[in-house]
Order: sequence, then C-alpha cells, then structure tokens
Amino acid sequence: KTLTRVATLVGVFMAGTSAVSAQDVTLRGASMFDEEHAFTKTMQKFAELVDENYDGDVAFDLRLNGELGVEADYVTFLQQGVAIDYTIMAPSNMATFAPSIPLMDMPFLFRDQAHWEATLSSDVLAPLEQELLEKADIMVIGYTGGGVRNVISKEPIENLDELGGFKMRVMGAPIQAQIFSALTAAPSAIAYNEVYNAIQTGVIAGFENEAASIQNLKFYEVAPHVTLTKHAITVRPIVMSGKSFRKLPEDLQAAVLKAGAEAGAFGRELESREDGEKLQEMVDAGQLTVHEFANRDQLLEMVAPVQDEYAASLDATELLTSIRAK
Ligand code: MAV
Repeated sequence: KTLTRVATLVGVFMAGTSAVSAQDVTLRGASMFDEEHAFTKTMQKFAELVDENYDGDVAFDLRLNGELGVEADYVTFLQQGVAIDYTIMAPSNMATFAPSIPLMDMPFLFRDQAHWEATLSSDVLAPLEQELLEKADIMVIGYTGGGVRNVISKEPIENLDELGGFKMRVMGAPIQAQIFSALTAAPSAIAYNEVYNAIQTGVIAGFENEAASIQNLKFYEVAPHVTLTKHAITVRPIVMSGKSFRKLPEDLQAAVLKAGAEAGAFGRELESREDGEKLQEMVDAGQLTVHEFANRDQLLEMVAPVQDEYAASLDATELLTSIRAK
C-alpha cells in the first residue's frame, strides 16, 4: 500500500514538474496536407533539427490537413503574429503584403532544375526577402519546393489551340493570371480549398499544380488529365512570423535559422526526387493520363514580355536579369 502511495506521489510530482518546466516555448506550424506530403515532412524535419541544435525545451505543434485553413489564410496569420508561427508557402500567396515576392516563383522563370537549384542556393533573392520582412514582418528561413507544375484538366489539352480559352484557376498574385492570359487561357484566382468543387461543378475546367499536391488532395478525381507544360519548378519559402521569432531566446533563434536552411535543402531534394515518382504512381494507378504539349518553347516566348513588364513595374529589372543569369 505504502509503496503504491509513494509511486502515486512521485507520479503526481513528476507530472507537476513537467507541466511547469518543460516546453516553455511552443511553435505552431500548419500544413494543408497529410504526413505523406513533402511540405509536412520538411516541417517535421525542421522541428527535429531545431531540437538537435537547441539545448532548451521547445515543443512543436504542427497542424495538418488544412485544419488551420489554406496558405492564403496562413499569410495573414503570420503577418499578424497569431495562430501559427511557421509554415511553407507559395510566394504567390503573399502578394497582398509584398507585391514583388511572387517574382521568385513566376511561371517560366527557371530553365531547368540546375538553374532553379543555383538560384535557391545563392543569395540573389535577398531583395525580395527584404521587402517581405519590411512590409509583412515575415521571415524567409529556408527554401524548399522542387515540384514541377503542369496543367491539370477535366478534358485533355495537347497544344496551344486547346489551351485557348481554358477556364482555369490560378493563385492569387496578379502575375499568375497575367502569364496565363498571355498564353490565351482564361484564368481566375480561386481559393485553393475551392478548386476541387469548382472543377466538379464546372465553374472551371482545370488548374495547374505539382504532382505531390495533386496526389495528396486527390485532384485527379475531378481532373484526370495532366499536360506537361512544365511551366514552373516550385520555390516554396519556409517562413516564420517576425513577431514569433523576436520572442525567442537568442540561442533558439540561431537554431531556427540553421534548421530552416537545412530543412529547406532536405525538402528540395525530397520533393524534386519524388515529383516524377508521384506522377508515375498516379499514372500506374489509372488516376491520370499524361499528355505532351506541342511546341512548348513557344510558350516561353509568349510570356517573356509579361515577365519583363512585371519586373519593370517593381523596379526589379536588374534582379530579374541576375536570376536569369544564374
Ligand atoms: C500546391 O499545393 C503548393 O504549391 C502550394 O504551395 C500552393 O499554394 C498550391 O499548390 C496552390 O496552387 O495554391
């Protein structure tokens, strides 16, 4: 009896201690996807790396499956310093706060994987990060991404003629709609969590996305055709709210920055490696049919002036030239 009582007391005491001392800091993250998606895995890696590099206690509360909404919601949370502390996010979802940030991810920016990697492992994007920090108080702590974005549609599309008038969803940044308009499609900005329904009900005929996300959210159920326009290799900053960051002790801040950079490299390798595999898995499962796009090079010529004008309007012509020269 006595022994049981001692054990109970020790248990109570220990539970009490851990409640007080452990995990003084909790960092909350958000993912639109489940555990299988590269974004989720990259954020889990980030947590692991922070833990490894920090002596104190820090807890991570990563909410999955869009529990906290979509990226367009996350950006407002981060800017206000509420609800979440960190996430991974498309630059085109941050345009309302920082108009130049979508430049780093606009369609047809990168020639190939090597160009994309050279850009992301350099500091050429620093002026865009600076604007995001000043205007939105959001910090870029690493870069992940690496999925190739293609057109995905209800009906097959194989050439420019068939792309003409294609009613498609694009991300919120105006440059996205401008580029697809230049390709003669009919783009409209629709929230990501409404895309599936919008296709199902015929409001749009499709959109554009990368394999990891098409598979994770089962977009193939409503849009079973993929056209290899290969118009973007995704750039996905790992971002943290400046308001959350400044509250952290200095040694934790250092661990966060180091972990952000390393988790980014981990995520880039993972998502680019899995991109082709995931596409193939969907083809093998009979979920998707893949179509080549005739004269893809022509698309590049059609969008270059739109990219140039956008950069000029941001006073970022030199920056665009440096990215292209990477
Ligand atoms: C994909 O799910 C991801 O690239 C994500 O970062 C984007 O926000 C999303 O597509 C989208 O198209 O909005």
